[in-house]
Amino acid sequence: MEATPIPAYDLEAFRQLVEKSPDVLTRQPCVVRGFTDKWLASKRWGELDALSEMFGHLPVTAGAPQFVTQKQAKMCQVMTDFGTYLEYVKAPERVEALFEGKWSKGSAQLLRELGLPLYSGNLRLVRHAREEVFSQLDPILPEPLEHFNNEIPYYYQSGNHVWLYVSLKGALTPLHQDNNAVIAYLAQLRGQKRAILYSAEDKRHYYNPDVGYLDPLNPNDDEFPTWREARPWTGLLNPGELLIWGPNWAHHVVTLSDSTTVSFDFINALNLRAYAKSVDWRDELGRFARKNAELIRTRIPDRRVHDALTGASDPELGRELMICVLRSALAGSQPERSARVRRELLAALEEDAAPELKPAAAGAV
Ligand SMILES: O=C(O)CCC(=O)C(=O)O
Ligand SMILES: [Fe+2]
Repeated sequence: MEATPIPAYDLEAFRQLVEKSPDVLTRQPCVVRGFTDKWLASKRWGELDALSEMFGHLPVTAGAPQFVTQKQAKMCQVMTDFGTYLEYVKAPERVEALFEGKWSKGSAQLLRELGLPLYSGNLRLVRHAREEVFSQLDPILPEPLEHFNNEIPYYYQSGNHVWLYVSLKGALTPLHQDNNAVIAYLAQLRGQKRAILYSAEDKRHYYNPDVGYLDPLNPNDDEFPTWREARPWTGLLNPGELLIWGPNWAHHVVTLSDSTTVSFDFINALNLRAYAKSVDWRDELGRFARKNAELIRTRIPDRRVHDALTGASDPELGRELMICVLRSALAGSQPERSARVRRELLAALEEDAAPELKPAAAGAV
């Protein structure tokens, strides 16, 4: 299908659009201009040395491409820290020396063959709602958007939801959908990116369960025979602009010039149910609970959670723990808005046919 340019709005036009159609982001992505100007981060985070000072110690991986979403795709990956990654961004010709012994996939030789720069996209800046970093990104949403992230237990622990992307020209994020049905934006602080997005409704045209996701820049007719029926929404993202999309929109992003981007994921009335039903946070929360089983056993006096620790899958354990935490939160006092979000989340979780907890496999430890 013919590409549709992603519509762009100034802050006031965006406000009017969302007031008139609160569900607009399920139907189209938007570019919003003039939003990041107010952020303290819009100046400070544009400088690589300042970023290195603030976040250089944090562990990251960097991949070329950032990750892969096709079974056959080749990739390189190094395990490093953000400071070393930024050294690479400043001087990519030093790749061999900077990452000697750090390759978890591929090699400097394969990297040259792929013709892509390494791209780190998993820096973890935030682990709870009151993190200092949020003061740099204030306001976090353009009006009149609101989020429920802070009402959702473990939101910032069970999934990364604030991302900092520093990338070299040519860096590639292949087509994918974000975990947990989040609403997400890219806020461009430096450099330019090109994005191609597809609605979740077109998924059968750009996703083949045997292969993975379409490469929109080089579509394969055999693997994606109906790719032409998917409608690509395309846009350029320039400094100061925000690109925002609704739950489950697939996106493919190419960095056109050396770039810094902040990305934020959120939940509101549009996607609270879809979030509740997502397996990704359940799995992560379940793994966290299993790792901290002793703590959970002593702190959480709930038989279903205890049984799930030995006899259920990680996502089932995550769901049981969330149900238990929500029930006890709702038993206390809280603002009406928090109670409303938590009641809705709880109802969506309880709706799933309560699975009979499987007995632990014989001999399991
Ligand atoms: O900016 C990019 O390269 C892709 C970012 C992305 O996929 C996301 O934030 O969900
Ligand atoms: Fe994404």
